[in-house]
Amino acid sequence: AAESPYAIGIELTESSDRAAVASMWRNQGTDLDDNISYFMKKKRRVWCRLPSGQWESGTIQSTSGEHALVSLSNGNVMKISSSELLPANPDILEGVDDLVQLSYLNEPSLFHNLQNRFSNDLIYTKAGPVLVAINPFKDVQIYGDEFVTAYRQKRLDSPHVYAVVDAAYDAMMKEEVNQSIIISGESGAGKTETAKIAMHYLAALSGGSSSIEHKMLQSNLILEAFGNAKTSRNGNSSRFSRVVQLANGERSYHVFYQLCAGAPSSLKERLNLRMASDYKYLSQSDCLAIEGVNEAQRFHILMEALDIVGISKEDQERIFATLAAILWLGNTSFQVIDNGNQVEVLVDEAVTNAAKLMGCSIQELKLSLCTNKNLAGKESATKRWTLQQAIDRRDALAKFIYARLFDWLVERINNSLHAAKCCVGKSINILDIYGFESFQKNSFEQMCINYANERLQQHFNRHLFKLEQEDYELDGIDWTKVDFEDNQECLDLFEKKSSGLLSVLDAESNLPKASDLTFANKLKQHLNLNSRFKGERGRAFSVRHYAGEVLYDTNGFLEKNKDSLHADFLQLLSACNNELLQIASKLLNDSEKPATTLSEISSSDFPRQSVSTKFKRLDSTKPHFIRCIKPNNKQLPGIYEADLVLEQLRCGGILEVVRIARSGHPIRMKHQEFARRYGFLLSKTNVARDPLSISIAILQQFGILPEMYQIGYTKVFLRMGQIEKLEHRRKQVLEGTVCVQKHFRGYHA
Ligand code: AD9
Ligand code: MG
Repeated sequence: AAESPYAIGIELTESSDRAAVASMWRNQGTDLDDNISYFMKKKRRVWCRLPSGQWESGTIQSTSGEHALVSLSNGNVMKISSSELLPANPDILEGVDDLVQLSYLNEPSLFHNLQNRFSNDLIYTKAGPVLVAINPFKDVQIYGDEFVTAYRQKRLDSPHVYAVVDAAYDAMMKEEVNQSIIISGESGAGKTETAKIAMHYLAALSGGSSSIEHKMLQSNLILEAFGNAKTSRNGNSSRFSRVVQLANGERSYHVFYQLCAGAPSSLKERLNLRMASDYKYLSQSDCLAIEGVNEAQRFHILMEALDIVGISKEDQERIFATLAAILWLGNTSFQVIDNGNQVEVLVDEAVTNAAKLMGCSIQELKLSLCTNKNLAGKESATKRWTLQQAIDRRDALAKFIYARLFDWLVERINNSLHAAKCCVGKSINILDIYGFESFQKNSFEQMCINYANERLQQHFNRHLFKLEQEDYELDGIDWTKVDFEDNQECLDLFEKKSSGLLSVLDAESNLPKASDLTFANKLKQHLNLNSRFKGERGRAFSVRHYAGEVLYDTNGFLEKNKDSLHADFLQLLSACNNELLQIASKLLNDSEKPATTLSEISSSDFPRQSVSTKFKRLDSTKPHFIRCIKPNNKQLPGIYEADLVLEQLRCGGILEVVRIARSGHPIRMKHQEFARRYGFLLSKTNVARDPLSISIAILQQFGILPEMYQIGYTKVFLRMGQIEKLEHRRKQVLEGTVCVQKHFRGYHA
């Protein structure tokens, strides 16, 4: 089982191991045949895996040996191996709004439930404490003022982003604890839209059409212009490090195109600005325009937003100058001299403009691009780069400047919004973080992302554990331990001092003769005892993450890790006359200390803030989780692609979440509700009247074992698989299959 990618968090559905399959049938003992004959007798629905790999529901007609004859819902009758059958949930659980309520947790059931809801435009579903959001790729009309009001007044409680934010807000006000809303998912899954929906609700909470809402929306607009770009997966993708290299059909950050198209002529003149097509960084991908977008108009909207957020005209000019400097830097070229031994910057308008806009001398810029100035202090002679190295450095500098500019903007916007912070002085942080990734080939970027997600998962597990406890205590129930798989060993794999993956990487990055291969070999030496690690052939290794095993290729790891260590660029920028660059280079210094090693660098927006700082801050907040899911790659409404969704459910650890949430007493019903639904099943000798006594009487009459339930002050807590007995009985009685006790008392159904 440990070999199976589904072993982690997901009950084995891929395996043909009969014992494993049998365990999923749960309430009828562990023998698979007994379970199957029980389902056959009761005519209960099962899931059948067809030879195509798809799941179809049906009922079992007969069994022989290890096979069953199943009548499928599509009308066919098929002979299917009993290990390809899984229990389906009773009809009452069709499309439940919390996956925790499912009696049988298996992939087809989860998947089917979400699909059922999605096809009814119910894009939000809870998975215990996590909100699952499936991108509708269309306007589902559930965000208007009437919805805001309904959630605020608690008149609506169906799963929604608004409900999550509302809970966060109430908790902040009541408990005076900072809150965070953590939104994850893959590219195009809807994270940024969800963050905007959350902000809209927050803004509405803080007084409707006040200036805060306005400011917040304008801030968003600015951040999108500077932080988003068109990719093949999402026309408005939140990206980092995209300044210098683009794939065909993709674009750099929106703001560059807006600036080139919309700058007034006087500004154009001051910045020596040309058209977008004149800049190599923009023209390289053969994609300058987005259909239906008027860039010039967008630029004017952007300038207005900058005004509203309170960024002065001078600062705006500095922002635009910095952007233009980056574009001119991209046009800077080099020549090889001294019989190919030296590389020099070609002094033309490109480098002249870049230096002027940055506020440094051409000479300083030239030196920074072509020599290893920083090492010069330590070594006797200044080392010169090769042509390719010089080009790489130029691009690294451009990226570095853009990253600093972005940080500076975020800081300014935060300050501006801070002035209007809420009365208790507490905050709600909204995090838009890239989700777990696993491709055929995985590199440094995937490792950073997956490491951050691993941290998040631990944060999540521990939080969930606490939540369970609180709910029990509130209802006066003895706290019973809930087991969950801890991922500490995987975090150790990354974080352990000196022998952890990140330390080894940093050490290797500083060795002059190291290569990706020597790095891979060191890992195999140091980490082979960690059960989450596996050395693979050549430069590869794999890690068993909480969401599955990922194979990494160390090709490029050392270079990319070093890319973040630009102390020399910092020196250059802090000496520039462009005040923005000066301040921005100090920003980095201020956040404790410069991020000099990967282990200190955040992975969601590397290479800037340190993971440790970020998570420390996060740890002190109360988290709320939203997991976005992309139903298809075409970015179209109404299409629900099975494989794609399943993959995301696995990577998002959704099944694991549901499993954890169910491992205690996941079915929780108010006594009134419980009594109302099942009270009429009581035999006449039961004369209980109050909901609590009725609840107890029901549990006793149906022989539900004491370890299977807990009675709280307000709720009945049931373990998994218990409610079906009651439901089944209820259905029989309502359908008239079984005689109703004649003089029942208590509550009606
Ligand atoms: V990326 O990792 O930044 O590339 P995101 O942020 O996950 O990605 P984004 O929020 O940008 O994705 O959503 C992609 C597109 O899906 C949007 O441009 C919308 O067209 C669409 N979308 C997402 N959420 C909703 C929604 N709740 N309602 C309608 C939506 N459309
Ligand atoms: Mg985004």
